[in-house]
Amino acid sequence: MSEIKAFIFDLDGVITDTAEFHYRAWKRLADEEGIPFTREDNEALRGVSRRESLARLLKGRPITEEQAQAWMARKNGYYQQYLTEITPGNLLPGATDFLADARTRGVKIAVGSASRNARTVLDSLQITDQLDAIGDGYSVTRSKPAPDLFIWVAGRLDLPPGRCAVFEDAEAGIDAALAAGAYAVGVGPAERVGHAHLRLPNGLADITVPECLERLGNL
Ligand code: B16
Ligand code: MG
Repeated sequence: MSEIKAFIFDLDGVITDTAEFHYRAWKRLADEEGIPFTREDNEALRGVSRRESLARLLKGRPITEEQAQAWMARKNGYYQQYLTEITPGNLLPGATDFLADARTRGVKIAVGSASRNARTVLDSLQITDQLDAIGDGYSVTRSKPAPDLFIWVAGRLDLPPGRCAVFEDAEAGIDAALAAGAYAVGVGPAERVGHAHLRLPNGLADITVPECLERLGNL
């Protein structure tokens, strides 16, 4: 029997690709404010909180707290407009089968996302009902790379983090999973998630549930 009793999935970059919508929303704000912002710059925003994303976009440009709040609200408004386009067709390749197979095998499944919009996205993807727990941008105060969110989700599942495998596409997310004492499965290139226990260059389509449990169990 595997030690691993649950899979905790990050949302953006693992189950669906909302990064493109985040990019378009930040880009719109940056253009309006005359701040240079490229797709490459957007990579640094992957997996980090809205507040930290703004700081990285500003690259040290000073703004007042009032402006920061107004800009984050404006960006979020744009982002939420894009989110209305999301359907189950936006699930990343392999996600549907992997989640269903995990449940069939008695592995609990949960989401641990930094996003305050995670529940809306999960509803639009029509997978909310399948999940045993959902941690989002409201669940904890300290965001990734702090371990808090994954510890919180493991608690909701009634499991120690060491019995959970976290699937993450962001460097900060893998840091958080390792700090929580969970197994870490990285989605994407080695430069970003090479410090995970196991890496899936193309995401959940790369592996089956039994293969994943076996590889993590043999570490
Ligand atoms: P929101 P994840 C993260 O989602 C995104 O990757 C990141 O770009 C975003 O800034 C963060 O959520 C907060 O999102 O502004 O909607 O609260 O990868 O943790 O699922
Ligand atoms: Mg992510």
